[in-house]
Amino acid sequence: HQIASDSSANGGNLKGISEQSKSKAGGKEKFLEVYNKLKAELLLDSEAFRYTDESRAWVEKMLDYNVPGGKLNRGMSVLDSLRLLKAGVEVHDEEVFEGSALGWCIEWLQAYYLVLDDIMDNSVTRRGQPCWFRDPKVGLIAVNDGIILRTHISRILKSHFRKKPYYTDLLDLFNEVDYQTASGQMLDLITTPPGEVNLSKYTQETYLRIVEFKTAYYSFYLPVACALLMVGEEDQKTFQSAKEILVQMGTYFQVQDDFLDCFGDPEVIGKIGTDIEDTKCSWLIIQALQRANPKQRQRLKDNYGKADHSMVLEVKEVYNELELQRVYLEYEQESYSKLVSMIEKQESEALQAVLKSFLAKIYKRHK
Ligand code: GPP
Ligand code: MG
Ligand code: MG
Ligand code: MG
Repeated sequence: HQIASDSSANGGNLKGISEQSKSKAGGKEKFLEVYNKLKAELLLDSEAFRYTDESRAWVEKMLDYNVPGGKLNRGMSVLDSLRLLKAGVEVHDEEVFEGSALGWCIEWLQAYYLVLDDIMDNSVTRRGQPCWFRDPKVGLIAVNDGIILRTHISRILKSHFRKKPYYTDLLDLFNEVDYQTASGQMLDLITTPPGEVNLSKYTQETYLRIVEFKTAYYSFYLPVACALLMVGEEDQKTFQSAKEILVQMGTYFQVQDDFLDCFGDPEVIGKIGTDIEDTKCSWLIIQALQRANPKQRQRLKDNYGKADHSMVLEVKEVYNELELQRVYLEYEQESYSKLVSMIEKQESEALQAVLKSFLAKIYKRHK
């Protein structure tokens, strides 16, 4: 699967790319060139801030550590979507740059979320390296680095999109999605406060609300909405119907993330799962509670949300008894079929192609 084309362990730089197919590597290489350009512009930008050598070096290191090292699916999908929406009409060099720059804004947004999320989730590794805040020289400076990353997005949008007719819509889109994501993160965090295990809170309804907001809008709707703005789409119905499907797809994606947190290979996913220790309202615990007998329910209650390796293993043991890996494969098949039929009901064939390409990138992913 496409997702396997990225090795999070290689830090997102160019090593490792030679093993991949030429055309794909070419796309990623070009995309990374735009990263270097945007980074250079930010570091030279003296209009609103006067860098010292030390602060410039800090920001450069922080960016290289946190922005380009992921799968880059979200970022590269803006340009991919733009090409599909223009269906055959040539995409000029300028548009290639702009689609890539908007893609990088989404990667910057993702970096900002991950830097902060790893502090909140007390995580250990991310993208095959220690979480940024784990560096003793960084610590809680990472909170401000997260804020810096967010402010960079506004700088990039201002310097490259200010003259576009869709500039205000673009700013509004990023602001709206950021608001939704932070609100989803809040739901994720307040549903399970530290030290409290209240199993009655883990319902399907609560789960769906959390993942819609914390993941789906920024990961799925945002890249497509960026591409729609670039092609000058003005019909709100188009944005709305794309959103409905992309929220469903984002939900499926977060179920995969929850599954991989427990059953994925840390070497492959680049991060060590913490959902059981963190008492998260994860898809797995919801499935487990729906299927557990009273004894298994008690074992979940006694062991969920404890930072103790043997207790985490006990929870996983119950998951295995309940055959959650099989339940997950069934869920995956069912979601896939539902999404395909939703996509095929779309009027625009170009939009269908965009949505199908997103689905193909995540179906049966292992990372
Ligand atoms: C993913 O949750 C959600 C986010 C990364 C959004 C964070 C939003 C903020 C406003 C900080 P997760 O904790 O399951 O992700 P992962 O498994 O990658 O840590
Ligand atoms: Mg989290
Ligand atoms: Mg997390
Ligand atoms: Mg997770």
